[in-house]
Amino acid sequence: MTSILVLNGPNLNLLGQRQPDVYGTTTLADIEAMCREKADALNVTVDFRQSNDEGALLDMIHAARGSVDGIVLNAGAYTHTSIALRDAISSVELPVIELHLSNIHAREAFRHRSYISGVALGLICGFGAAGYPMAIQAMRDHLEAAG
Ligand code: CA2
Repeated sequence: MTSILVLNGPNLNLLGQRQPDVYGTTTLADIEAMCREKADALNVTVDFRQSNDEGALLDMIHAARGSVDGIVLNAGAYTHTSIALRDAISSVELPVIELHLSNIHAREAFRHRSYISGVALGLICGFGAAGYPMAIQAMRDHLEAAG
């Protein structure tokens, strides 16, 4: 069965609990439930993780090689800072969809640069929590087309 890792970076555990004006009231647990519902509908499996630790995220990307078919990554603020995450994605030889709740290009200039985009299969941003099931659908479609 197709297996997708949904990986969430720093501060995303705070979703729904702080700054609802910016990030909404949906919690990360709500988003995980949305992902599981989508995965069930598509007959794929989802491993849903979050870490605030850049090293832990790197370890999870490394471990994904050979154990999952693709990665949906909301790297949070590490998107804009982490060459290490970019290198891990390049090395893992798996398709990675970069995902953001907000439209990073419509926000502060420092969020316009992504170290992830250049090594990602594609980018979904600006659709809030709905972007997660969109990304799972896009990954499943990509994997199916790739055979
Ligand atoms: O829009 C996204 O998904 C982001 O990856 C979210 C990151 C931000 O640094 C990126 O530029 C765009 C921030 C996630 C932090 O979420 C919070 C949620 C509640 C309270 C505070 C932060």
